[in-house]
Amino acid sequence: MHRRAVLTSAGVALAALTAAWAALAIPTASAESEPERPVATSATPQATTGTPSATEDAPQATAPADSPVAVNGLLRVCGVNLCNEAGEPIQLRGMSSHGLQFFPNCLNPDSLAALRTDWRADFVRVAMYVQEGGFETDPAGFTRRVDEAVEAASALGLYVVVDFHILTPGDPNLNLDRATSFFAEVAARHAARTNVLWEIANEPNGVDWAGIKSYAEQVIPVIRAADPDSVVLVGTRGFSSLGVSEGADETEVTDDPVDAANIMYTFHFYAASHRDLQRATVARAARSLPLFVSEFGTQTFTGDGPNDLDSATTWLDLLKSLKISYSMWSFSDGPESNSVFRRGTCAGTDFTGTDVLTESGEFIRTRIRGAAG
Ligand code: IDC
Repeated sequence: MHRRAVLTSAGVALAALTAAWAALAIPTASAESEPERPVATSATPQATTGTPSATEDAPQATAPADSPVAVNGLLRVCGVNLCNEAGEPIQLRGMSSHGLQFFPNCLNPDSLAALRTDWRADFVRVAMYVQEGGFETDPAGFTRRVDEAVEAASALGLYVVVDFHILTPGDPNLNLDRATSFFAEVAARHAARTNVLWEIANEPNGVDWAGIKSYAEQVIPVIRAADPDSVVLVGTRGFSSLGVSEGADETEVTDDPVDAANIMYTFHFYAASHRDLQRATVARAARSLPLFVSEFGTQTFTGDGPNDLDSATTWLDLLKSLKISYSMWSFSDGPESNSVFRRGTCAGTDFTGTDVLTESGEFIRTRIRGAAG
């Protein structure tokens, strides 16, 4: 009922969008140069499964052939993994935007097309800060920017993680009303899509697990009421460190998990700050918790300073072996070492190749493009 209503109202806008994006003539990578991915039994599972929800998911028809969304369809959590529509465990590799308010021009049709076809990434994370000049200053405006990014990613067949980027203050309950109104609106608007994942709290900090769990158990039902079948990502204590950054560990989650299905817990790391202790935690936790690395950096947790590419490589090898999805901070062109693009790149139209990239950018493009995990 609800999905039908959404489709009816969204259909016109979608047709216009599809036409606009078709005009961009985005090239698709050739079959032999595509990274290896578990392949769904049908190239267009959403069109052939015949379930009521699949046939109503008209927006999926816009996912270009061989794109990550066309190949993998609707995702769901299966045990500790993320599975595609065919039930095969997959690892999604992607990039996180920087704050939408800080780098408004870095998520655009050209940059996302490069992410999809030149980098061969699977998804983009849209980091919508709540404070620091973000959502709280202009809810309608930031919601629109998120919608535009979702539409742009969808037209390319990319998955998209919508990140409610709380950071300061660290207790997500202080933004509970904003979260419920934001997610009620965007989850309803995009309910018919099969390519959106909802991240409800970037990095809880200074708040205990009970507080985070309580927040999650109030926000997730709001999302489910509008969009029953999307994966939801839940931040963890201590800046999404599974508690480690605040002296705890994953047992507080395994002992008292969020009461909801089809969710994953996030783990964030910065390779020059977080090493063996955090890697051991992830390896251990991954045996019993579905994990998703929605943010990591190749430098210290400040997001700046020298990259530690050896540590980052060790991390990404671990994530590959565990099939844990990841997105790197950040798809931006600022002065910090986390920016993957050289300064000024986002003002232009060319985002392909390595000339436009910084050291961290070259590292992660090579890693994603080579399907190295
Ligand atoms: C950093 C940005 C920086 C900004 C700061 C505060 O790189 O430009 O001034 O946030 O808004 C996180 C956060 C992420 C941080 C990043 C690097 O999720 O917002 O971005 N980081 O410090 N957690 C650990 C590191």
